[in-house]
Amino acid sequence: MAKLINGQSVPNLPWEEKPAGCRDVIWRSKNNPIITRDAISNSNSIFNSAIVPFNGEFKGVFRSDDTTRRQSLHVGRSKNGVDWEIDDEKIPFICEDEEIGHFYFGYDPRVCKIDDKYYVTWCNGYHWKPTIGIAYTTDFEKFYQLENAFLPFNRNGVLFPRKINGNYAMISRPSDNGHTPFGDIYYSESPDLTFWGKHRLVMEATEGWQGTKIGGGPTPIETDEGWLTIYHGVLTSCNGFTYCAGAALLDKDQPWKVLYRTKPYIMSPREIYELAGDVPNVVFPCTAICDADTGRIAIYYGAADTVIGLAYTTLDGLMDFMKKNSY
Ligand code: BMA
Repeated sequence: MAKLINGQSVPNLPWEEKPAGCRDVIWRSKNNPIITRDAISNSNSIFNSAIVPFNGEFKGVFRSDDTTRRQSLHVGRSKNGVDWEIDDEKIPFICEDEEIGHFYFGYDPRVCKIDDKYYVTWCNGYHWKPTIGIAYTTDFEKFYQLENAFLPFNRNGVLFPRKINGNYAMISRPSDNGHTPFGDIYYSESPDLTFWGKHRLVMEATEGWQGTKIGGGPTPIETDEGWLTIYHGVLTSCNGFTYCAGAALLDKDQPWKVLYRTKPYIMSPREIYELAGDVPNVVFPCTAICDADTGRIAIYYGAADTVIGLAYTTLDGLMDFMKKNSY
């Protein structure tokens, strides 16, 4: 069985046992949606958000669309990972460069701990054009914004939790300005989080649930066999896009090499809060936390672009499913 590398004990990670008779590799919390659309005083919706263990509790960076439908990022805190208090005020990023720091919009954050810093990557408006913003914090109070990683248009920038080949590493999804009808996952490296290069193709959209476009999800989980990566895939139906999730294992030293990739999805919109909302038929995972002691994994995902759901799997269960159900 695969072993976790650089794992962290998270004894208070939310957990619920797999319901008897459940045939899926991922199962949902009975308390879903755990964060509802009105958890901020002027929110229209709260979804696609990132959570990390922090000093025995949890911190998060949340996507909220307000009642003007502007997208912004907010800090939240929780003792148990289930009950959250989220700031009304959006994060006031501190940025040396006024032009980069000018806030147009920010959405779909990921948070990745590298050494003693927590890095936030998100879809950041640069002159209203989406690209990958990067900031870091040590305390979830002050956030220092760096240069955007790439030119527009790009989304779903997901950092790896340690340097690879001596460089910071990120997957991202170059795209266009709208509700992108295409998109593949690429890998890039940077010596300093400012200059990015060594771009490599990781995975392309294929067929079925991942036939239109794909994009990175949570921070990859390091195992002795490679990087366990949950990602989203999109199908175009006669009624529009459907967002599902799949899993892949990327090579440890050359993460653009895909060792396994699930042919079936691991999660698809099924529950009413995933099927109905501002954008129906969306599950969009941005967080997967693995407890080193038990191998339990808690997945936080946006549901129907409206609320946040919590789901569970295990390292062994997901690795086994992936190995048995790959291309
Ligand atoms: C994508 C992003 C996500 C969103 C999804 C479904 O393009 O905008 O934030 O969850 O579409 O609407």
